[in-house]
Amino acid sequence: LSSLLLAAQAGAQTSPMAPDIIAGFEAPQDEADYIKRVVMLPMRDGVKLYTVIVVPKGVRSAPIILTRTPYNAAGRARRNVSPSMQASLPQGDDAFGRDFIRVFQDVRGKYGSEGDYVMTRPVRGPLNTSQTDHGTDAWDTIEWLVKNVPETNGKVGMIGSSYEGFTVLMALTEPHPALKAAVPMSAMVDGWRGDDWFHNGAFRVNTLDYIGNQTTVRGRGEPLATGVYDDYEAVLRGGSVADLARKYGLDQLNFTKKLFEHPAYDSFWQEQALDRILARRPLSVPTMHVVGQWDQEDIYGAYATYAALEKQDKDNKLNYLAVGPWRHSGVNYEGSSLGVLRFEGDTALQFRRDVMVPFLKQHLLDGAPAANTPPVLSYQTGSNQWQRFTQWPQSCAAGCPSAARPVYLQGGFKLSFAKPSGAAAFDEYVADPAKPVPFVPRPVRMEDENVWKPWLVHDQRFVSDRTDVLSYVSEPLKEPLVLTGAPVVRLLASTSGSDADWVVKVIDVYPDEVPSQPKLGGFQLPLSMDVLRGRYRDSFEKPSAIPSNKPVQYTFALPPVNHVIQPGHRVMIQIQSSWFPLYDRNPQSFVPNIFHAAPGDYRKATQRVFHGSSVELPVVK
Ligand code: PG9
Repeated sequence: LSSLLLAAQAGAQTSPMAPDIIAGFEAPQDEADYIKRVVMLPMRDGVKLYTVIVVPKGVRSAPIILTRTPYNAAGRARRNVSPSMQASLPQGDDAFGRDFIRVFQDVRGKYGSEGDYVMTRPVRGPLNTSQTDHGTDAWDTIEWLVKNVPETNGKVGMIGSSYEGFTVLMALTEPHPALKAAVPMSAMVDGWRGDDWFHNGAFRVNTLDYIGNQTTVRGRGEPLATGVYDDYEAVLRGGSVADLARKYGLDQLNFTKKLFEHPAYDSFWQEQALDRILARRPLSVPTMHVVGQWDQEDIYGAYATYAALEKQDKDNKLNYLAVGPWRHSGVNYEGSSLGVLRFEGDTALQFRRDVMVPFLKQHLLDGAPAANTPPVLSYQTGSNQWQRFTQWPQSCAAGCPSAARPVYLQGGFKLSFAKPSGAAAFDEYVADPAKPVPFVPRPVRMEDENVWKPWLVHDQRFVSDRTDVLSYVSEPLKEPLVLTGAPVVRLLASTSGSDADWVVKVIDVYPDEVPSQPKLGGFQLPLSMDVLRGRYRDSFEKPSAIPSNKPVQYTFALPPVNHVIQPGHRVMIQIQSSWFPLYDRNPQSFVPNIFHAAPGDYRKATQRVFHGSSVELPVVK
C-alpha cells in the first residue's frame, strides 16, 4: 500500500521544468478591506485601456472617483502593498474614507493601455481628425463604469493633478451625463503661455528630461545621462536646445520635433489651449479648479480656465477656484510648510477634508448635505489664513473690488508708489549668454526634489548682488500691503541686441531680524515672478526683432498672489535677462528659431531699464 501511495504522490509532483511564472495568478483578497479589479476597458475604436477599480468591501450605491493618468495606473492604486484601502491609495485620497469607489486608468499608449501615446493629445478638430480624444476616452470609460460596476450609484467625479488634471479638463469638453463633479488640480492648460513647456515663449529646458522619460518607452524612460553633476554646466555646454536634444538622442522623438516646429504661439498651441476650448463649450459639470500659489510647473492654467468659464457661471454654481500655499500638486501631500515658509497646520489636508471632499460628496453621494463651497477659496500667505471670496481676482486695473496700484522703479534703486517725473533716466547691465543668471544656486540639480519643489520660494539674495540683476527696493512698510491678484509688468527697456528676455520678480523683503524664525532675517521671498521673451512683446504668434537701443514697452502679467507684506518688510522688484538652466538662453540677436540658434548668435547685450517703469500691484484696500 505504502509503495502505491508513494507512486501517487510522485505522480502529483510538479515537474522540475514546469514554468514558474504561471498565468492568471491571483492573490487572495480575504484580508483586504477592499476588492481590486483590473479591466481592459474597450473604447469606441476598439482600443482597450488598462483600468484599476478599487471598491471598499461591503459598499453599495457608491459614487466613483476616476483619475486618468500617463503615470502608471497600477502604481497609482498601490502606494503601499497593503490590505488597507487607505494605505494602498494615494496620500491625497485620505479624506475620501470608504464612501467612494476609486478608479485609475492608463491613458492610451502608456503602461498597460493599448493604442498610441500622444503627449498632449489635441481634442478632435483641426489638430486631431481621428474619432477619439481624451474627452471620448473619458466618456467611454464612464459609460462602461456606470453599467458594469455593480456597487456604484451611477455618479462619477473626476480628479487629478497636472497631466491628470489635463485629462479631467478634457473630460469636460463633452461630458458624459454621469460625470457630476470635476476637480482639475494644477492642470496643464496652455503649454505655451505658462504651463510646462514654455512661459511666454521662453522654453523650459527641464521638460526635455520629461519628454525622454515619457516618450522613449511605454513605461518610464531613463533620465538623461549627462555625466555632469551641475545642470547649469551640462546645459550651457549643450549649446542651443536643438543641439542639447541631439546630444541625448531626443531629436528622434516626435514631441521634441513638434516643440521645435512650433516655437511661437501658433495654431498648434492655440487650438490646444483648454481655457480657450472650454470657453466655447457649455459648462454643465460643477468644477473646482485647484492650484498652488507657488506651482513650479503649471501655475497658469487653473486661473486662466476659471476666468474663461466664469462668464458662464453668473450664479456661482458651477465654476470654483481654490488656491493654497502649495508647490505643484502640493494639494495632495502634506501642506504645513513650503521651503522655509510655515503655515497654520496642514493646509492641504484642511482643503481636501473640509472643502474638496464635501464638494464631491454634495454632487456625488446620494443624500449628502450641501457643502457651502465658496466660489473662491484662497489661502492668504503672510497672514496665514483661508479666505472665502465671491470672485477672483480681488484687485485689478478695472472691474475688481479694489483697484491695482502701480509701483514705480526710481533712481537710486528705489521703489515707490509715487510716479517719478523728469528726464528718461535708466539703469543698465550687460547680459552675457555665456554667464546666464541661475534660477537657483549652483550646482543646479533640477531633478533633486528638494531643489525643484520649493524653488519658487527660494531666497533671491543669491542673485541680488550680480551686476546683471537690478533690484529696486521700497522703504520699510508702515502698514500691511495686501496683494490679491496678478501683478502686471509695464517695463520700459532697451537692448543693444535685437532680442532679449525680461525676467521680473515681485519680492517680499523680510526685516533684518525675524526673532520667531531667525533664518528669515533679510529673506527675499519671491511672491510672483515670470519671464517674457522679448520677440513676442507685440504678438505671441508673430515674433519680431527688437529695435536696438530704443526704449520699448513690455507689458505682461505675472502669476497671481494672495499675500500680505507686513509692516517693517520692504517690497522689491528684481529684473534680469536670463533664468538658467530652467529657461533656455535668448541668443540676444534675433534668429528665426531660437531652438536652432548657432553658437555665433549668442551675444552680450547692454540692457537699459528706464525709471518710471512700473509693476501694477493688485493692492487690496
Ligand atoms: N507637469 C507635468 C506635465 C503635465 C502635462 C504635460 C506635461 C507635463 C505633470 O506633473 O504631470
